[in-house]
Amino acid sequence: MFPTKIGSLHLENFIYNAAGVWDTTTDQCNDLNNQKHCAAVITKTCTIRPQAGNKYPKYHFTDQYSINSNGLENNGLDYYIDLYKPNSKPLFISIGGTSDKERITMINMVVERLGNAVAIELNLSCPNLGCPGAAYDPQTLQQALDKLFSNVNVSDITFGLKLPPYYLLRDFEAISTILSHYHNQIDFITCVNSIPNGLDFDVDNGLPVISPNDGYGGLGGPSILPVGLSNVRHFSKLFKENCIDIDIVGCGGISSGSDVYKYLLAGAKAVQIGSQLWKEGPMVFERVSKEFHLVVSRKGIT
Ligand code: RRO
Repeated sequence: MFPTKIGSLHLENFIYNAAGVWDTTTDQCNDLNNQKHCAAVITKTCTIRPQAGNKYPKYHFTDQYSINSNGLENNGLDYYIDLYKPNSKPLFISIGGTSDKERITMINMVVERLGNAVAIELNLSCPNLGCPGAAYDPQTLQQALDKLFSNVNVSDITFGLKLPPYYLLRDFEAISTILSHYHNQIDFITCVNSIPNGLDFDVDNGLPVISPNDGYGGLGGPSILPVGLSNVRHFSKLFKENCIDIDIVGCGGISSGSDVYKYLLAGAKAVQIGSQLWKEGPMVFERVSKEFHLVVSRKGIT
């Protein structure tokens, strides 16, 4: 086990699920909680009230990539708050919400009911909603965070943001400057959410492989690994250069222990597994952890 710390939260190991995968129901979250090699449980991104999400088929996998347009299917915030049990693994509640008001209400509910017994990952980057998440452009992110931090106090709780992938140096610089204004409230960022607006066709029937949103959906899986690594490394470098004390959780394309090691090289303090967990189930944590141990022991790292 390789312990780590995200904000003020101690994790006995540093590999856990990505929000949205194997975490919609209590049974699924219990599966993760019972899996020794899964360091924490993060819930499906939720809204105040339950949502049915999009129609099936809304997930598709190949060996190279996954595409999804789940559409924020979730059981509502109360359901995920009720998952908290003392002495279980650390619990991250992934907060969605589609407006400033909803986000503020939800965060205040978590803080009032559970205080710092749980962590919050605020998802500002869902690729599958009618309007893009607030973190897709710097100006909208600035406005959303100004509003948020004038109305919530998260300084006692481990609090982070799930960000979309960025591609241009100017975006990494602009986003990191905005985050630096809130380094007292933001303990971590998770990079990256799925890549928006992927599309693939089924050659047999000539239709897109998923049915919602005219076939467009968020891309995950092995082919997005280089995008995730580049986002972690860009932010890690900028945070170091500018003395910004925000931890980075790497997410995107992990399917082996070597991939995990690459995220650590890029600057992540913990990592999340999404598509490969979908494909393989919770045993993925044991396999990937063992592979990671082989990589580091080959290198003589303890
Ligand atoms: O529910 C989804 O469609 C979804 C979300 Br909220 C997200 O953040 N990322 C994603 O790929 N799908």
